Amino acid sequence: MNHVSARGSGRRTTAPRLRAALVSIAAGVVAVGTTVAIASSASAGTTLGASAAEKGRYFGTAVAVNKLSDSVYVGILNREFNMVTAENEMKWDATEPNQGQFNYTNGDRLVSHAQANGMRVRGHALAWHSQQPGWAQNLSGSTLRSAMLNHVTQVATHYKGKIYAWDVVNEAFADGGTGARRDSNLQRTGNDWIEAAFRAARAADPGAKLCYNDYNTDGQNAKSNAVYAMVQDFKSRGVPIDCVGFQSHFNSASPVPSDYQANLQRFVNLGLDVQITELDIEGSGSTQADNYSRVVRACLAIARCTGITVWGIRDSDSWRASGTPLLFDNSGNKKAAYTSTLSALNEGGTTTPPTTTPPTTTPPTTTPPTTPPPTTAPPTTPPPGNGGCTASVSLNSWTGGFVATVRITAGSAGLSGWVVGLTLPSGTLITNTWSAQSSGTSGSVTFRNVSYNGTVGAGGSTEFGFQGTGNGPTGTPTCSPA
Ligand code: 9MR
Repeated sequence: MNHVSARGSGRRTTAPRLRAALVSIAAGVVAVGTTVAIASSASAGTTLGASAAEKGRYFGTAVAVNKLSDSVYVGILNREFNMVTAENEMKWDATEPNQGQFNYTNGDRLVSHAQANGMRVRGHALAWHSQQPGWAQNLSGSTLRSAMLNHVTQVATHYKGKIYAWDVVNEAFADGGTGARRDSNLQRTGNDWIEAAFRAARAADPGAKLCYNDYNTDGQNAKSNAVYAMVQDFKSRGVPIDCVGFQSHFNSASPVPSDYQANLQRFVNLGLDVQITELDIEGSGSTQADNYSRVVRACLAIARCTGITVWGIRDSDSWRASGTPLLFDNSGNKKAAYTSTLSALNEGGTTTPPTTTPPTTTPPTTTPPTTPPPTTAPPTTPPPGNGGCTASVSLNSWTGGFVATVRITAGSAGLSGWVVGLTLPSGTLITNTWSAQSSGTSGSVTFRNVSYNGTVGAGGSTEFGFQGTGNGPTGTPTCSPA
């Protein structure tokens, strides 16, 4: 998984010896058929990522893309971590600096680095009151709602198939004892903005886990109770949500809560995953080290706590550098907190995950695929018996808007192109279309295939989608070969 760098640290001399020893151990064990167990422990206990993987978890860090040219930084990154989060590069202000003009340069650099080094990516963050581009800050009402949904759709579509989990909505609840939503321009578009964002994200990238992410929700309190109630409501109404992220920024004023594990567990009991998404703990020495191990143990004790991400690598990389809250010092040396974190990850053995833990090398059973879903998903409607095609629409609607997913199913002759027609109710406007070319935005609209989804085998299916304001289409769309 991790590409061990020989840079510094004496690995240049020890690694070949270690490898040689392991090869001979493995060779000896082939005869008794347990090669896999031995091989999988080759890197166990030596790095955060490998140790977490032994327990069916990941260990990640926030990455600032401009530091990828710093060799000390990259050396630690590649050696220790198997998940990355863009610290700022996938936020709204970075990805859509002008309305409708998307800039993925830095986000793509991070994804490329991750893919080249066997790491997965957490996407952060699609909709948030903070770090909005100026143009969005100045919008309100349905204009802002549409712009936000378009942003979610575009960004999630761009990264489709490359993201393990998205922080779809970040920090939407107020601090203090009210349990209220945080006031923001997004909140003022209507209380359903969060579920609308989740629906748009699901439509755009059905393979990514969709998370709600927040801070000061790590223990049971008014804020976490409010998030809990929202998640419970979403689950009961089928709003797509797969995980809750607990940022876990701790300091003396906001220490690791005594009921941390119990709080994570109650969310898991609602039927979703939890993740520790932005961990940092201010302090030093053994106190800091003990706090880190408490956090790791809490996650490992919960089968559906799928991973831990620290919010930076060296103390000097932290947004709170003066609090020295991370696992490596400014020179990149391992701190006591690193050692305690690694030890906690390795507690209870390194080769056998606990029975309640997801398998060592595969994500939990409910994890969506990390590769893009096939474009030819099985048809839900019977294929027509001739050379034509049929189309059906599924809608995710909310007050004032919708996301429509249209499935085209080829008849017995297959398709080399298709045209779908449908009529929108009066007042409805299409704001965004993906995987098809539309003829217009209102009234009777036709959608033609784009270059990569025109060819559909006999009985196979493909999908496109669009999003709009007003009510979604009713009735069955027409479909003909083109
Ligand atoms: O670490 C990020 C820092 O570089 C930015 O200046 C800051 C601006 O809002 O955001 C920091 O990351 C935040 C994260 O996106 C959401 N949770 C709180 C994090 C720390 O502020």
